[in-house]
Amino acid sequence: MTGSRIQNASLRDKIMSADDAASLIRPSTTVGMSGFTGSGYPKSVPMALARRIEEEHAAGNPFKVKVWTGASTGPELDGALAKVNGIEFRLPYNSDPVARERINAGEMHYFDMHLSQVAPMAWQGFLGPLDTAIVEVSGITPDKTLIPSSSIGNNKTWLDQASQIILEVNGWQSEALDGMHDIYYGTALPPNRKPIPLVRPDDRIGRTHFSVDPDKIVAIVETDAPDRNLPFAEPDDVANAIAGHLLEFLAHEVKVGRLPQELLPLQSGVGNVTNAVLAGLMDAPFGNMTAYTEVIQDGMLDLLEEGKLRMASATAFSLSPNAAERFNRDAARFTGKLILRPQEISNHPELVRRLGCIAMNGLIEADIYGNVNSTHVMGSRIQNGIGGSGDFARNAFVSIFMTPSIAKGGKISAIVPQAAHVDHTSQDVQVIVTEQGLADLRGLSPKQRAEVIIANCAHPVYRPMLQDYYRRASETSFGRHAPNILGEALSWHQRYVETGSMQPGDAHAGC
Ligand code: 0RQ
Repeated sequence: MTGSRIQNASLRDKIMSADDAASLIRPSTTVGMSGFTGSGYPKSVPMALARRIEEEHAAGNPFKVKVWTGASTGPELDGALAKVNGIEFRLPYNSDPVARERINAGEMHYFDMHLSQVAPMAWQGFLGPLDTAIVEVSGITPDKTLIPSSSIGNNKTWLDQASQIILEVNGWQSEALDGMHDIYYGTALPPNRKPIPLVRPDDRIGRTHFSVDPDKIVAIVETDAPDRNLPFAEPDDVANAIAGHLLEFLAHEVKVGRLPQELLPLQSGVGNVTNAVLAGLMDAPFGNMTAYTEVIQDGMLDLLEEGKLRMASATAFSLSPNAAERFNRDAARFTGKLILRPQEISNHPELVRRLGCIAMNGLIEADIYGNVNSTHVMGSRIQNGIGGSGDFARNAFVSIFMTPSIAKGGKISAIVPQAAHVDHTSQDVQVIVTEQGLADLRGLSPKQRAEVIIANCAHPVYRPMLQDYYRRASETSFGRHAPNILGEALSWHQRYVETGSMQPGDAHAGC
């Protein structure tokens, strides 16, 4: 069935097995793979590579590769390679649990970076040479251009820069994807960079297919395998309460004239809370909305189907298995409503600022001044990575961060005296929402921010502890602009590491 997806006869000569394709990858080289969330990643060659690495390790031969992607991928890529300890270095994002364990055990180097910056840095020469690109596509045209699959990510850059290219042609991907992509070929290095000619979320500024040097294609592998994203949990009371506060805020902004009735282009992170917000938008009094975001998740498909969302621009789908099947059954009905772009463009600071995106992202912890940690649990253990949250937060029209006020059954407060790691400085954080309430931090000084964050966002168990800390800091701090007690600021984290709880007297909770 997939044979017909390769419409160029001479390229059909390059079809081979995944094992043969994997044998073309040498140890210690850099492999740029497709994939952004569990979408559009190669599903067959990485597993064949993992098998080969395992055999080499069993024979006593060292074999690891450096892996670059768009963002997170699926278990057949990160999971399979991490399991056999085959990844020497990884960028720019990971959410695979096996790889996470390797990273946190200190066995794997991981460069967690802003997703919009990956392609520019590769072109600037900051990341070193790229040896092999392994890219999933949904077809090859008679004139040897490539029809992208369910994510674009950094594929254009990998195809342009790699010395050799391995393609996976996946017959599972809907043929109706053809035409939904917009691949911009106008980027350049300074001093020759030009403004990106995109002024509306639905503007098309590029091509629908990848151009590629056919001589660099060394292997084509046919696959027929689904994308794999985890299903979302049904929104619980906490997620619904967060969504409620946020939607009330947006409605208020419309009422006072700071946002138009159709809002501004939405950016939504992934996760159960952001999905609850999207579900809440279904009944909210906004219509004709747009999204200029990173991934299209289930809630956005629903909004598109209902006509609440006019169109969405992203770099990838991130659909649960049910939603992916639903999309694939009749993808053509979304033609004209969905555009997938390179992540360099979907997350571009220039465009996020111009369009005035409403950025909505999750956080791990925020401190009383509104500095946000999105990545490092207890300041040292990576959860996922900054992803696109920084690209959007710094440049958004309004930058919103959301979280339940407690984690791990109350053993951890998401609002702390000082964040143990900072991804988003207080200047990039305008609104914080928990199930307790919403803190609108726009235009506030650090002390004003502390008061509203503690009062509106902290959990009742931790609120008095934060009030006590802030009062004492205000009396004794070296400076009174953003008062702190240096020796105590991270003591909540230390207590958790030592006792399993941030609450004094709540020891032996087991972390
Ligand atoms: O851990 O799975 O072991 O229980 O973190 O937390 O509450 O399920 O929330 O799925 O929305 O993720 C910030 C991680 C939130 C995410 C983060 C633990 C918690 C749980 C997940 P368990 P929840 P979410 C563009 C936007 C950065 C990238 C980004 C993220 C796990 O939103 O990765 O924004 N953001 N991309 O128990 C210790 C705390 C904790 C904590 C939560 N304070 N201390 N553990 N957890 N808070 C999209 C893309 O880039 C693709």
